[in-house]
Amino acid sequence: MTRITELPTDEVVLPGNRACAGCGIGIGLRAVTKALEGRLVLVNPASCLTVLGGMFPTSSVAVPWVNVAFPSTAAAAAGLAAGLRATGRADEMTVLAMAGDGGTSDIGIQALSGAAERNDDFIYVCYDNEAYMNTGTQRSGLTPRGARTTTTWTGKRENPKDVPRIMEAHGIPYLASTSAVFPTDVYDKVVKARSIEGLRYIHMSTPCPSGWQFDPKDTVTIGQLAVETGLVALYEVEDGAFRLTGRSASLARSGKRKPVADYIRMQGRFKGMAEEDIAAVQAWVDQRWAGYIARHEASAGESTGA
Ligand SMILES: Cc1ncc(C[n+]2csc(CCOP(=O)(O)OP(=O)(O)O)c2C)c(N)n1
Ligand code: SF4
Ligand SMILES: [Mg+2]
Repeated sequence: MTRITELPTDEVVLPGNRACAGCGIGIGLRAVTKALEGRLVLVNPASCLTVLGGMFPTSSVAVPWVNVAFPSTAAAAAGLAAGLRATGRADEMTVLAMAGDGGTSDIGIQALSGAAERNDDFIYVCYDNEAYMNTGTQRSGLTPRGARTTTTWTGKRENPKDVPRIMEAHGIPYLASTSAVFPTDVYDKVVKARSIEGLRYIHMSTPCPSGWQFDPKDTVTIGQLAVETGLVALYEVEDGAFRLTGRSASLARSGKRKPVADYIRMQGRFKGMAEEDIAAVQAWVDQRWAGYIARHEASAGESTGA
């Protein structure tokens, strides 16, 4: 695993941008673009990432950037990848589609599903800030149960969709779940994805101080707690083999996950959440975690022939 001191020092995410202080997207974007050595064309629908990128003619990210209509991110990326191949330039740069949780789990899912079925040749990163943040925090298919948004002002009642599992069902060659506050985990996964042909899907948690209602200085603490509780798991699935990575792999060994209440109580969006709802989230996380452990051990057994 790459150490933080070993990450490339070249930056395409320039100092100063329009995102809120403490936004997790910038941290994740830096790790992703470092892994691609700045040789990418970014395809992006309306979102906080668009805001971070800046308004024409200025930009805070020094790569070619294609703004596309909300539902068409994966279709546009597929077209760009085909165009690069047709002109013999596919080796020059990676096509990186990067969209929010709303743009992925709700509005863009049909184009993404079609691209996955065709195994189109690009990397898709869903950065997950768990709501439609750019338009003022409306609930998405990835907003967690209990979170207050402007459209769930007594707290969302449903658990979020499991988009990585939906993507896995398409049989794509590589998918991963990661968190922006573990930049080396992001970096290693994008480096691996880069070496694989076809559709590669990476789900990246990006804490949002504004929508989740916590102090911007706590972005890394909140992101780490999401992993410590098992609400966010770091893993990858390569040709069907499931593997927990980094901190999630060590939590699987130690069995010392923190209670989800520690995470929930640090954020204003969960204010007033009933104890039985917190218990329901804990039970949901426990069940999902047990599934991860079973798959991790099964894949490890297969690779050792045990
Ligand atoms: C077709 C269409 N519907 C709605 C909008 C308005 N809109 C712009 S950004 C946004 C929120 C996007 O949410 P998400 O994809 O989660 O990204 P985030 O803003 O959270 O980074 C919405 C609804 C739009 N630009 N186009
Ligand atoms: S609203 Fe959240 S995701 Fe959007 S720029 Fe601000 S901190 Fe980042
Ligand atoms: Mg969002």
